[in-house]
Amino acid sequence: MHKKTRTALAAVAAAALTGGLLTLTASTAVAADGTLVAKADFNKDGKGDVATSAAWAHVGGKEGAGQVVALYGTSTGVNSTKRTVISQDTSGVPGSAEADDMFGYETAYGDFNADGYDDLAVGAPGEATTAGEFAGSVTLLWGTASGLTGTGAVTLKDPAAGADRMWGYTLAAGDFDADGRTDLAIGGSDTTLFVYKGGFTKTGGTGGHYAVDLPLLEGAWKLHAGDVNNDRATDLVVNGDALPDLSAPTDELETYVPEQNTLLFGGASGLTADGHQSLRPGLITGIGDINGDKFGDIVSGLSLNAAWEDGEPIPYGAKGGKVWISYGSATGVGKIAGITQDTSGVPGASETDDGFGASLDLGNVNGDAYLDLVVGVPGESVDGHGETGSVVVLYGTATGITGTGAQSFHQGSAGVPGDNEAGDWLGVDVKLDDVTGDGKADLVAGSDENGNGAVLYMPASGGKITATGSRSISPSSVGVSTTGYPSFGWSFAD
Ligand SMILES: [Ca+2]
Ligand SMILES: [Ca+2]
Ligand SMILES: [Ca+2]
Ligand SMILES: [Ca+2]
Repeated sequence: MHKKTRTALAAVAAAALTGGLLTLTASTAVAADGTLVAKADFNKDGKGDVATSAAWAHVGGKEGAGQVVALYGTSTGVNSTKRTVISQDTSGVPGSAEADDMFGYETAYGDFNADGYDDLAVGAPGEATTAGEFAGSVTLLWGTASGLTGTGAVTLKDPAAGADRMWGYTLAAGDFDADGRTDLAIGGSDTTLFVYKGGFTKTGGTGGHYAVDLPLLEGAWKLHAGDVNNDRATDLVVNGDALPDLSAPTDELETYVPEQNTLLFGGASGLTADGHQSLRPGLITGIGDINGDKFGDIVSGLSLNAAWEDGEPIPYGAKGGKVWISYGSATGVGKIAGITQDTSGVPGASETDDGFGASLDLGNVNGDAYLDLVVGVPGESVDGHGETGSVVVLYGTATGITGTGAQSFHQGSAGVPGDNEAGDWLGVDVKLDDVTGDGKADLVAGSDENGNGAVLYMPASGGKITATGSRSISPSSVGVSTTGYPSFGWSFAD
């Protein structure tokens, strides 16, 4: 299924447009509010901001050039007016908007230059450079008192630049060496991951870089950073086909496990593949302390079904999708649990191709000691509208995520803007972050509304997510062209 070649980007785009949910999930991203990964605040006003993208947007008539969109928090949440839209045609941004650059396909935030304003790393894996077609590029956009700006943006060089490297296909920010400075892990189409160390400056300086040879067969599909073992060095979950464990029984070696996850540990000398641990599968991961024991818990969405269409079982899969939770411990992975729409208390029911877990994020909705979880279900059908999508909010406790008090919303829910239409894919990406400044995480959810995309905002109030005060933000309302299929809101920065 997943084949990341120079044609993959076009294939992903084409398949996504024709409704292939499996392929669709490959383009989504997830964020988590781990102990060392806070909400984004680009303008340092204390209210969380949301960075999303329209990676397939036409810019200056160039299809798939791509844009990033920062939506700034206000006391009433994110809206269409307080925002910044940046492309490679924006003043100060290196390069120029060209067809298939896919600027914004992948993004990661952190205060890279340690000035108190969060910054945004932006991957453009389709960028052609002097190294060749699809060499890729990574740009740092700086945060300022007026938000993200193109002014002074710098690029980070690929130490192994070449055609089809797709540098910037995956990004994850964290303090992997626990020196107090934010580092940036950057992947491409092959197994060489580079970590640029903190010490970034507005003139393009960095703290140096090192390579990590990923224990995978090809480049990672997704990276997600968070501190699992509570040693203050950020760890990294790498999604992709793992190298086979040759000590395993032959029949296990012959079974293909899709969407495998591998945990790499950070430490004083940085990120290493030594001592890596195998995790439950699932393309989209979040890391944060759900049960209040100080260890980061790993939540991964395996949005496939229990079996492939030919009947072959999918290891660890469940009909309609399943979210696996690996609770963190001092040694990495501890207790493992799973949750589906058939779990007691979870609204809805597990149906084939629901895509439960195609996106997810952790955040604290009710302000207690436990992180809560939002799960996107973009393939959910409601009232006969196929793949209109829904989002499910699950609450954390001292014993982890349970179905108790769970909530579900779709565009037919009372007070939620819009209507359920076939193929809306609400929940194609989701994020829980405090964007009002009250300390409670609000919900934002992307969709493919009208084939263009949209961002739904729903605030936290009274310990729950509520439709009261919710709003939908369209691409045209923020200045993103609806020519073609911009895919606005399909990916939130993490
Ligand atoms: Ca802010
Ligand atoms: Ca900064
Ligand atoms: Ca560091
Ligand atoms: Ca924990």
